[in-house]
Amino acid sequence: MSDEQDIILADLSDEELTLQMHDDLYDGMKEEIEEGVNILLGRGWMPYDVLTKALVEGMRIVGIDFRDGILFVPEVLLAANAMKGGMAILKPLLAETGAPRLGNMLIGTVKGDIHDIGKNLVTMMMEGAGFEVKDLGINNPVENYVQELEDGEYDILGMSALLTTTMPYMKVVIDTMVEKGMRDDYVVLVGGAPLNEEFGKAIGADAYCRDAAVAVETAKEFMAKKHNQLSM
Ligand code: B1M
Repeated sequence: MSDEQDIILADLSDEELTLQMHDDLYDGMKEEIEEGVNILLGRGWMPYDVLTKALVEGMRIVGIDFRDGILFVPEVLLAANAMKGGMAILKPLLAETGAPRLGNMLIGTVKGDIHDIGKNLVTMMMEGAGFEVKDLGINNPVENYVQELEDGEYDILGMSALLTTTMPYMKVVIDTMVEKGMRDDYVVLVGGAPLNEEFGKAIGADAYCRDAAVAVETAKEFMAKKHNQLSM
């Protein structure tokens, strides 16, 4: 039996447990992550704090070693799977705010890109804030966005990209919306680790959102502006 298996998570202090969860996420230990999330919630932690301090921070560390060639795709997939286990516990809690309906959002990861954890997080937080969100999933060509925008009733289009090679595709989607004369009907928000504000402006998005909390605040601001304009 390894030392790792001897650790009783419930006996650790909050700080020790958070650090242990970073290790467990790194090692792709889904059950331990789920247990850790439940312990922190049981100790009165806010779901958003569990999400950011235990899970997102753990994934940030995974990202560094992935970049440096210490971790490889199979290990990172296990870490992602463990992260998703923790997120599944937090999802209903983040969505249970009883907030009034604020608007409708369509979101998806762009063509060529299969990263979905950040997008899923944005979806969870937007739903928790009172937005109805339709998630198109990963690897979306422009046709998927346009078709769904035309078929449904949306206020906001959200796009996610995690690769420097896929982020330019966001411009393809926005340019197509312009060509079809539908760009001004929607607020376009973009996000993902390699993006920044300058890029968001350059491709013609309404805003770049650094993280899920910023996405919620930005969406709320745009919806408030829209309602003010309608009531003028
Ligand atoms: Co990938 N990967 N990956 N990966 N991966 C990165 C992105 C990378 C930075 C790792 C690294 O080198 N450090 C690097 C990209 C380098 C670059 O482009 N410059 C990289 C690479 C290279 C690759 C592959 C090419 C590796 C390979 O095959 N050799 C490959 C590409 C596959 C593809 O997409 N075609 C690949 C594959 C994978 C896995 C499948 C193993 C796995 C994804 C599993 C999954 O998503 N289901 C994976 C993972 C997990 C990562 C890292 C480690 C973590 C990403 C993550 O989930 N972060 C990542 C390193 C990193 O980002 N530090 C990396 C946690 C998440 C909460 O953060 O996604 O940034 P994030 O989302 C945030 C914000 O960005 C923002 O809010 C979120 C929540 O706060 N946000 C939005 C995101 N989307 C938004 C949309 C919005 C608003 C805000 O709309 C309004």
